[in-house]
This record gives sequence, structure tokens and C-alpha cells, in this order.
Amino acid sequence: MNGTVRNASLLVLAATLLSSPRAHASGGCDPLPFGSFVYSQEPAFGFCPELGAVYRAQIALKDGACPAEFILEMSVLEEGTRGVDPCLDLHSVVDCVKETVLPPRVLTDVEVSDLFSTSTAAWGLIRDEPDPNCEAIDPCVVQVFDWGGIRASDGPCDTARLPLEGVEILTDLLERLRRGPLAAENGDTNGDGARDLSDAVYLLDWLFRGGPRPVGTRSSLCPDCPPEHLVTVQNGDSNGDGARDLSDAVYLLSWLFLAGSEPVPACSCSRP
Ligand SMILES: [Ca+2]
Ligand SMILES: [Ca+2]
Repeated sequence: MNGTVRNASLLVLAATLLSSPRAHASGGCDPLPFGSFVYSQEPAFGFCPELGAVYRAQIALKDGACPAEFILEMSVLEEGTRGVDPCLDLHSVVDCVKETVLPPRVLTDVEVSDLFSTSTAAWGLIRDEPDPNCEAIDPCVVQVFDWGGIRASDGPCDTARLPLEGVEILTDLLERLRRGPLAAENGDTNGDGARDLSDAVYLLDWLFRGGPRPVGTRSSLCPDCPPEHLVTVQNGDSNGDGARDLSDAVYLLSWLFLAGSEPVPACSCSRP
């Protein structure tokens, strides 16, 4: 197949992908394991020393989306730097909290899977027993963990409690969601760890239909390269020309299906 015919056929393929319903990317509307996830700790009860940050997160199924889309809304509260006030002081805590509100975004399929398995693990740790220390305010106890409509706790004195181990599981998950998915290779635009047709669809969806932008790439890919020699490209810039456009989707498809060149590395070192 000569180059002209090959590129024309790839453009036809790209146009076909664009004209297909978005459900194409994930294969339809399968039954879902859960519809919402709410996790919240209140800094008014102080910071758990083992955690260092407090998360408020709500993940909810977007109405009518097919395939299902989960929207993450999150804010992270960390101790500020006001003097040496201990933020565990109930009366001063509000003054020394720094809140970062993240813009809402759609979770990737991999993140949803991670959310489900991690929530299940945490759920298994719920202690359904009265708390003998309920008069003490314990910042290491989750305040609200509402998963699929099942409420684990309304407060530190509720009868269902999540021990610190479970809180750590959930905060590790939320920290991963806070950072967002990261790809190890250029072209893994949806960040699921593989480069395949779904990444071309994902890129086209972002370029032309307002879908989510390609995930970033891991910053540790070129650990030994001095910054002045570091050459990086944005994830999805398959041909490495500095722009992300239709030609990159074609380039990726060409590599996947027509033995074209592999997408340029996400980072390389120009050092001789
Ligand atoms: Ca991928
Ligand atoms: Ca490009």
C-alpha cells in the first residue's frame, strides 16, 4: 500500500471513529457496581497526624451518560503555615487550613475500576460496633463514607466506624485521583496502561467532540537526564511536532495497524 492510499484509508478510519457514538469507546452501558461515592472529613475535628491532609470527594454517575461517566469533585485541605498553631486545636483549626478545590473531571475507566476495588477493600473494614471513645473527637476516623447510598458514618460518634487502616486505604485512593491518571508512554492517551484503538478514539474525542483531554505522562520517565537536555512531548503528540491534531491520531493508527512508526517517546535525552 503506497503512502497516499495508506493515509487516505487512515483518514477514513478516523472519520468513522468520529462518527460513531461515544459508547464505542467502552462498549455500551453495562450494569454498574455503584452509583456514587462520597468521602468527607471535616478539619474542624483536627487533622489525623498519620494522614497530613483531609479530603472531601464526591464521585457521582453523570445522568444519562452512555457509557457511564463518573464525575469527580474534590477539595483537599492541608495544614497551613500560620505560625506554630497546632491545627489539632479545635478552636483555631479553621484559621490554619488551606483548601485546594480541584476542577471537576471525568474519571477514566481504570480509575473507576480502582475506585470500586479500593472502596470494597475499605468497606470490608467497617466496624459495626459502638465506639467506646465516642466522646473524644478522633480526626483519624472518617466522618462520612457514603458508598452507593450506604452510609457508613454520620460522625465520630456513629456506631459504624472505619478504622485508620481503612481511612488510609481511602486517602491513598483519593491522592491518586487527585494527581490524575498518568501514562508511561506517549500515545496512551486514556492512561490505561496500553496503547490501542481506544487511545486514538480518546484523542479524536478530545480534539473534535469535547471529550476529556489526554492524561499527562509520568514525570519520572527520564530520571537521569539534566533538565537542559530533556526533550518532552505532550501525550498524544504522536509525531512529536509540538501540536496535537488529527495527524497524531492518524500517526497512532498507522503504527497500530499499518506498521507505521511508533509514537515518539514521551521524553528523551538529547545529551550526547
Ligand atoms: Ca490506552
Ligand atoms: Ca503532533
